[in-house]
Amino acid sequence: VGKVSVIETWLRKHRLVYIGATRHPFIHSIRDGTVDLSSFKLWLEQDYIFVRAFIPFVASVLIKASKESSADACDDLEVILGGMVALNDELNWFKKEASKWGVSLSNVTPKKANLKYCRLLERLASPEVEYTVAATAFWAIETVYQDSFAHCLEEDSNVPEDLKETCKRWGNDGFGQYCAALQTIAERCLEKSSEDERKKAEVVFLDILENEVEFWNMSQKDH
Ligand code: HMH
Repeated sequence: VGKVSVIETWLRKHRLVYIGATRHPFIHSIRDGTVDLSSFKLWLEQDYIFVRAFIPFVASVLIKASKESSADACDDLEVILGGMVALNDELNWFKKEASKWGVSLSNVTPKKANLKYCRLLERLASPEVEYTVAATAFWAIETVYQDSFAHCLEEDSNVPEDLKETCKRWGNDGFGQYCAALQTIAERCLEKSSEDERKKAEVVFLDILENEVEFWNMSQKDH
């Protein structure tokens, strides 16, 4: 019987919170085609702001990866750089998607839950935050979207045609493999970190799940 990974242990321990973040009513509504289009547009606007704030955070993870000296960390840089490249594509996708829905991305006011999440990203980008903690956060943020939108692409779903592209953006296999690579990085860091650092990473993991739930709530309810 193999040893259960740190992340696997967390996913079991915090299963309900994880499900709350990845099987949210907003995601269910996209999956079954009952989504309110004004909610979807609001999510699109707000997520564009989030992604812009996410980029400097990912850059901070890249910097931390570049300072890792251990031999087993030498591929991390490429995985993270690949993520940054994908984010460039993602910004363009948001612009294209926004114009398709008649949504303007200039002058969007971030809502409370978004501001709160962006402030968390800023704190996590600080040089004082350990690579293990930052890498865990990065994995968690990407994985919530991957898991949520992959759920929308399952056989029995009923996603409206014009929302399929959005689901595929994060639910496609390539993005799944990228998240698996991020998990490998985070897990390797966690395995060799101190008890204290591991605890910090777990707290951040939970903080992210809660922020994701609030982000979905905001998209559904705040208008
Ligand atoms: C709120 N979480 C949020 N937005 C995103 N685009 C992602 C995660 C994944 O990149």
